[in-house]
Amino acid sequence: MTLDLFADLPPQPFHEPITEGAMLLRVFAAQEAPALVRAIETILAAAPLRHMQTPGGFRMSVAMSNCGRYGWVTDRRGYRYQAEDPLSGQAWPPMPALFTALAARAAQAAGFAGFDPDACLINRYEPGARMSLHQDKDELDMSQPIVSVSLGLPATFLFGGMERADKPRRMRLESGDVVVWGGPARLLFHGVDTLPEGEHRLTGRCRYNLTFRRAR
Ligand code: MD3
Ligand code: FE
Repeated sequence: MTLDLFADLPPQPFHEPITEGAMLLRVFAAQEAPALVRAIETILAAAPLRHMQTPGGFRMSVAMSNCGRYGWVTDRRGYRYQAEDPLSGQAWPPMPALFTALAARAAQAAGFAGFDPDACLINRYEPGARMSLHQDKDELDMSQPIVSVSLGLPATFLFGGMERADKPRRMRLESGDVVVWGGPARLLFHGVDTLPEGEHRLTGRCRYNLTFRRAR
């Protein structure tokens, strides 16, 4: 038996380039994860999770809400950002300072200085939920990166190339992992494989993903 002198220390963040423009910051948000989940729960009390409809009329298996100046929404009329929650007609809850600071710090660590997100999409995956391959292209300024924070149950993230048909690579994302996508990676096709059954001490039977974007 080897004595593990590091057993009581938190895991150390590990910065791993995924592809040109994309950086995986493993456990970057692990320490803040409980506070992030509490903040998500507060936001969801004001702007509840809902299963939105795609323009084609399909119900998304991922439940969503938003905070910040703009929220991403989809319905029969299309995909867009808007300042009001369609459920309430009111502004989305403000982005907590904890969120803005984390997003900026992660972007900075990946080489994108001055990231100032105005939109945070909250995705909730329950076992069975998935997100099919797509590009994020509803934002105005594609020179701004996207920062993604995973919380709760682990998921298999899929990322492909610039064409939908490009064979995707698979990557396991765990609670506290942060990924920054910018530059040549900004328009890569990506998605999330069907979430397996599980239980996580922070979130119970689900995974949350926070996606920070500059919409306008
Ligand atoms: C790669 N969400 O909401 S975030 C989405 O885990 C979305 O909930 C996924 O894709 C999730 O649009 C993945 C990671 C992500 C976000 C944007 C990207 C990866 C990306 C943009 C370009 C390439
Ligand atoms: Fe996306």
